Amino acid sequence: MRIDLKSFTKSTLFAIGSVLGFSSPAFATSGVVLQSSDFVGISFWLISMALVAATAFFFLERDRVAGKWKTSLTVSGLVTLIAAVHYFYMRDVWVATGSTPTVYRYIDWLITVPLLMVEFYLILAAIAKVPGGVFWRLMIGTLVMLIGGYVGEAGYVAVWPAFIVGMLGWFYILYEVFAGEASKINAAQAPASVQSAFNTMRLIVTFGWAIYPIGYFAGYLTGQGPDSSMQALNIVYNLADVLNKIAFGVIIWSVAVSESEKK
Ligand SMILES: *C/C=C(C)/C=C/C=C(C)/C=C/C1=C(C)CCCC1(C)C
Repeated sequence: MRIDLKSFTKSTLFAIGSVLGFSSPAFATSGVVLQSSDFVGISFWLISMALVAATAFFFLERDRVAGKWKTSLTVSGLVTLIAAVHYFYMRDVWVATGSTPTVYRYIDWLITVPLLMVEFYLILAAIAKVPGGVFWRLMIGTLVMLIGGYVGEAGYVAVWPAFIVGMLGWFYILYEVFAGEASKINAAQAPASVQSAFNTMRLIVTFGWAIYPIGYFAGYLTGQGPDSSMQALNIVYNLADVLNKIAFGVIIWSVAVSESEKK
């Protein structure tokens, strides 16, 4: 295996530098410290570190895979990088105030969720000719889902109609990956390893992603208000992100490596 020292240094410095660069100012200004009994704060910290490590890993592993798989790994690394920086900020807000508005998460979701959707397009594009319509349908579904949820949580639209619109966006994505054109290209043209990755990815988008609308439902539609479930909700969202961002990236990494090493 050839080790490309130049790109090794470049990508590592980039990953670590950007994470530290964004996190340290916020860290220095927060006056309160993390308590050892603060499980939510600790989970923010733990997962932000896992996200940093995942970022370095995906960027470094680009060197190991064939050219057509590199973009997929770049995108996985960007997802974990954006989330890591975001987690630093949410941790600080949590430690300082004992709460962190769910609306903050939408800033992260608005960038990372479309990138996760692009991954479906990219892994198919690495092995087949994929029409642009697949990309756009996944993108539109994502935006409808997130904007629907956001206007509900931020209070611009009543919580129920906003929830229903968001759910329709999600169902549209599920339709595309289980029965639409993306699923047909996968079934007809993808090699076994890509089909198996595609299959696991769509299960994550079904079950892993279901955690977020359940959180919305528990927070807004049970009549209790999100404040009463703030602790539990944050732990659940944090664990969900490990599955939906890190594990999702690892699946893509694994198929990229096995396809690249195929003779
Ligand atoms: C890394 C972050 C991820 C994968 C976030 C995903 C978020 C969702 C799948 C949110 C879904 C929602 C609905 C399906 C209905 C409306 C409310 C939302 C936005 C929470």
